[in-house]
Amino acid sequence: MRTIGLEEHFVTPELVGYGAGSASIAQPDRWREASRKLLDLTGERLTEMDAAGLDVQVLSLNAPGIQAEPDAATAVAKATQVNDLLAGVIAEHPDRFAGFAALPLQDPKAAAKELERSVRELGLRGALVNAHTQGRYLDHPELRVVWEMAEGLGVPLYLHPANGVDTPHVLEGHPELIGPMWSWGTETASHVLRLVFGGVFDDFPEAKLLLGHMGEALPYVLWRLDSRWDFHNRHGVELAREKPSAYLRHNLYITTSGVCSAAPLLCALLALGSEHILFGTDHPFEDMATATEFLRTAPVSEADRAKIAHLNAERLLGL
Ligand code: GRE
Ligand code: ZN
Repeated sequence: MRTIGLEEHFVTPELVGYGAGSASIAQPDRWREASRKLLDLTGERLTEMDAAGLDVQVLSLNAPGIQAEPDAATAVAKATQVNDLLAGVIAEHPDRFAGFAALPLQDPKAAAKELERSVRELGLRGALVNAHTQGRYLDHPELRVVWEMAEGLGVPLYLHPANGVDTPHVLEGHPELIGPMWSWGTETASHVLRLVFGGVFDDFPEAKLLLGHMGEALPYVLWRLDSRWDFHNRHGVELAREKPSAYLRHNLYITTSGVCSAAPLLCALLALGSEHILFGTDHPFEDMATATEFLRTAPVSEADRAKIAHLNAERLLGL
């Protein structure tokens, strides 16, 4: 079955330094191995894809990418360069790779323009954003120009985790909980709720948000969000769609990246529906063949498997 992965990372020698903050999360030998695989774009990567039966990787720059750059002008220059490089790799292997742009969100107007250039001129399929940019989340009023562009172009923004601005008090003294095992998921789910309650999807009702890691646990909590929103002091916040779950069912698309387990997949299918679930591996942080084997053997109908493996991606990304 044609299989398309949507969370497939790479890095370039020039940009590898931005990942320093993530390096301490991993065991040193595991990080070295992941770094080697991130730097390889068309060698061992293609061999591994062939062996795993992964037809297409939609490539994205590894977290936190150029969002870690404090200087806006430098971020704009580096985003342009890496998006050009990505388009070049895709042009060499158009049947194996597609890509998500990196955006210089430090300069919102330039980021919107770079998204437009990336989609219209380079043929990229949207953009991947790594958590906050210098402390600013995607519900920030100045970043509405990026949502407006994404909605207008009909492309998704993929929200990927990265380290938070600070350490939440509850995690103080527990550095082992900082990273993809725990804090990245709770931080990213909170970021999504900022978008919902911050009115992003009321301003841009057809904006599409992609989320990895089986939806960062959000599919599990829809009923409770709605029930407690009914009860809560709303502090002046109004939702045009009334229920928080309505946004997560309409605007949100999730990928299976980094989660090879039937229980959360079945929960996500029931909560969001099979049109909103797509495949991803989280290469190189999870094993590609384990992910494709999970997709092939998961206890879902063949119709749903085909949607997850490729049909939804073909529709959402125009592949
Ligand atoms: C990920 O993208 O999932 C990831 C990183 C860095 C370290 C571990 C990890 O970007 O899972
Ligand atoms: Zn990832």
